Amino acid sequence: MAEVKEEKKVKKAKKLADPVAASYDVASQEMILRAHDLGVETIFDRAENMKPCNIGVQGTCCKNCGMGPCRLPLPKAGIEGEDERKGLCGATANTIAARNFIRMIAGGAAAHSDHGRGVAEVFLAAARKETDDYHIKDIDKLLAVAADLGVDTTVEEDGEILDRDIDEIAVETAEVALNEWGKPEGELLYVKKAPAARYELWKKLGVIPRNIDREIVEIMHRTHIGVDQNYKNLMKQGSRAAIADGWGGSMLATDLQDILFGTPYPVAAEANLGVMKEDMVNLIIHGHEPILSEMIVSVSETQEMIDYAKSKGANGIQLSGICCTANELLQRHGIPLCGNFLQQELAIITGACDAMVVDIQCIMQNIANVAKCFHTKVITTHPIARMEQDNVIHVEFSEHHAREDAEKIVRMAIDNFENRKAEVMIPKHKSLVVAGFGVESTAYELGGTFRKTFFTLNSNIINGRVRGVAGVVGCNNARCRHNEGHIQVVKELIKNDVLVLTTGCNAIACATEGLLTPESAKVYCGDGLAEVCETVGIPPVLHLGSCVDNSRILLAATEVVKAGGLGNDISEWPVAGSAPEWMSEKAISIGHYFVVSGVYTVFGVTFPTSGAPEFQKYLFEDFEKIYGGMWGFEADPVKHAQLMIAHIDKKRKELGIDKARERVLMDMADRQALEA
Ligand code: SF4
Ligand code: MSK
Repeated sequence: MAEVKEEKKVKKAKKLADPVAASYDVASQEMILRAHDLGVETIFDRAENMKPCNIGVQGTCCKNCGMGPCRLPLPKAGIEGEDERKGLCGATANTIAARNFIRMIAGGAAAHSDHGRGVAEVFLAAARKETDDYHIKDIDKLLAVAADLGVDTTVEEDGEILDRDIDEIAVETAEVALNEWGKPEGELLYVKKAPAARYELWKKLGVIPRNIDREIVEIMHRTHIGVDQNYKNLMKQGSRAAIADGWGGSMLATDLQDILFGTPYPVAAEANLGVMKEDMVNLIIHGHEPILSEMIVSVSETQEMIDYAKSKGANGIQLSGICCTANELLQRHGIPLCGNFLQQELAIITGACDAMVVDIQCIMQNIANVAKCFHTKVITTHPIARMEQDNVIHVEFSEHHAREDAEKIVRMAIDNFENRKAEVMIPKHKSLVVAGFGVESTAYELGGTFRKTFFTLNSNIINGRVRGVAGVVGCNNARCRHNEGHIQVVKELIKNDVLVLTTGCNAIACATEGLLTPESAKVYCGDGLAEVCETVGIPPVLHLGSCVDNSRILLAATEVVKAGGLGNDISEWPVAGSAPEWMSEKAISIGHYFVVSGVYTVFGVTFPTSGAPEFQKYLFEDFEKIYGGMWGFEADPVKHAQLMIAHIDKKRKELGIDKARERVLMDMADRQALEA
């Protein structure tokens, strides 16, 4: 008997991922294969051997008290009539799924907003001149943010209006901004940046955030055993916290980063694992905060460090990024993108990564195990994000000795160059990218220096050349083929004349496919969108930055409303959102702030409320009547894009501009009549 058991154990050897089935990206396939050759396990293999919990996937497992977990799977035949499922305390499937859903919003909003708070603290230190390493870089943006936060930018002296001292404005702006996280009364100041109609709707619904932290804390309170047991009331708080993220913590993070590090303008670079260089020190920066990585860019460009690298036998230093730190550095400095979330282990498997420096969010603990098989140094830098493995080095970064910390890290990477032990194998694949389309630069691209405007976009939506706009964002998910959903959804959209705004790991996926170049317009787009992109000289997929920069999409949507001709609110014009390969709680928070801002938002892979059909119907259908935006789900990428296009067409019809689209191939006289 014992022998039979032993034999079964042997037979149950771990499965290895099929590289082609695991990733759409050829560079990644090559590295997965290499991992197998070297006996290095990656997330792709683990996904083969560990399947997700069926009840957790449905969102109906509750472990909010010590009597659980209470598991309420959907009966196989579906729910007919009364739903008898209950947890020990009587919590229904709706209550459990809603509590779990808004706890995901809390997790995501906390991650974005705590990042934002860190930026605000560095901004305050810079404004007060408590650090020599950070300075105000974008004064125009500072003045704009000061005005939004109610900080005076002028002063009256002897009846004369004078410009106020910039340092004074900076300190007061930083103090007011930081106060947004925990002020005791009032409402979040940035919600007034939304279209007036949206603000009034939120006010009527009672979902205006009071401060950022309070909305997150209240979710944890309400979802404790025996508190809020009404899914509609739970979602009211979920909505308020999501607004506090999108129009609060994330938006402030983006704005303050722009003030400190510069507002993005179009910049060219390259993307994919092929950006690493065998003869150079490869320093990869991974995570989300530009505070440290900006300093690493500055230090690694000094002649002293380049000479030091040469003294160790390298030809220089090649910086590249993974996840959203990559997007931050790309949009401000043109630093190449090494890869997205599912490529972090693969970058080490090249054997050429001399150091991977990580800060917060989306860092897999397994990179430390992979690094043990190579010479790579994994360096954690943030006090809240450490790893237990003994090969991980911690260099605790602080804005008060930022340059010193960055120098230490860059030197570590250089010193490690000569320790490479495995044969280096860097995939050749890489693509050209044009990034850096913030709200300001997009207005400039569309209207020029003197007429910065979104109206060019509006008029092309009205005349039908551009069918609508989609925000496509979010992660990779090892439960689906890496990058395939991202790329297919975006290609289907642009083929149908939908302009795409992208951030996060979707942006990196699109970059590796060559979709972030103006030249891609004539290859992949419908005639109307191709014509507009070629005329303006922009890619059909505009890179707007990192996860917190999804707030730029909200502001771009607001600019379209302000430019006129497409209704009075975000919910009225032809726009849709998508996260084809989402996996993080941040994605749920982002999705929900898109929805309550009036955007129909479709997620792929799986949806975490499927075990509670009544609650899911509330999110997917009833929300549209309340907020003008609602959730949707579709795992198939082409059908996913078609759902978005159908919504865009519905909005065009409601606006009465559907006829223009039907006549897109009309003659010049017809066009002129339409434009008049
Ligand atoms: Fe079960 Fe209720 Fe406790 Fe959740 S809160 S684990 S449903 S008893
Ligand atoms: S990095 S949150 S996997 S987008 Fe922002 Fe990518 Fe999602 Fe992380």
